[in-house]
Amino acid sequence: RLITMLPYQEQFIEFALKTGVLRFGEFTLKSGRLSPYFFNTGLFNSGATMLQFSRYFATSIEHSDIEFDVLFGPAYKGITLSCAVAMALSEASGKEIPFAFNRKEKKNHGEGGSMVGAELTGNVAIIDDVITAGTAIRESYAMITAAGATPSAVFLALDRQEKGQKDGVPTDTSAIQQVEAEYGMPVVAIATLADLIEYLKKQPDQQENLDRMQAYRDQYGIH
Ligand code: OMP
Repeated sequence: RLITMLPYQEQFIEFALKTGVLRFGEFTLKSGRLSPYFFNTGLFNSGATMLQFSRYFATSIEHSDIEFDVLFGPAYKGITLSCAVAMALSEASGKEIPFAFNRKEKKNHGEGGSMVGAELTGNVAIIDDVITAGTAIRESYAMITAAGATPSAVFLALDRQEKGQKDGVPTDTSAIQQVEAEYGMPVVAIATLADLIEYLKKQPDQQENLDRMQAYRDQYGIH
């Protein structure tokens, strides 16, 4: 399989490592799997790191050539993400990029409803950091459809490219592939597990982490 990591993807991986967002070690995932790496975008928690993160996101979105009318971020992480990435996309393109997000608690007074920001119309792209089971994406799909708009794409920070789980049994495909197949929406990530592995292959002092990552991919990776 030919994999070509682009310069911005390599830079993004280096940036995630430097900020501690991407770590190698031993981590128990939501699925119960023991993973040799973990990706926690909650650590992009300053103005400078969020700005840099959102610029990588914008680059990845522009590179995908996917057009959309509104960027929607599901609460809570999507609230800051949709805003920051809309700003970075505007900065890069000079265009108006409408964004919206939901509140988790319904408001019964004032403007009411659970949506905040731009009106959901036309093609709506969903933005999130990582998908584990795909729950947030399914809920977003329902909210966007209920508003009369069309969910058209998903933008993620990292695609772990690992098998999903159903009743505790590994599935053949990942949660991301299931979302693509079920809803017909393209899913685009800034970086993937394959990119992480390719990155490690270029580092002379990362042989141990590379071995662990490859073993993990052999066991849980999608084909
Ligand atoms: P959703 O539940 O699909 O929104 O995914 C978020 C979950 O993914 C959180 O519970 C995280 O702990 C988890 N997660 C990461 O954030 N980064 C990873 O690298 C791996 C996981 C995971 O547990 O699979």
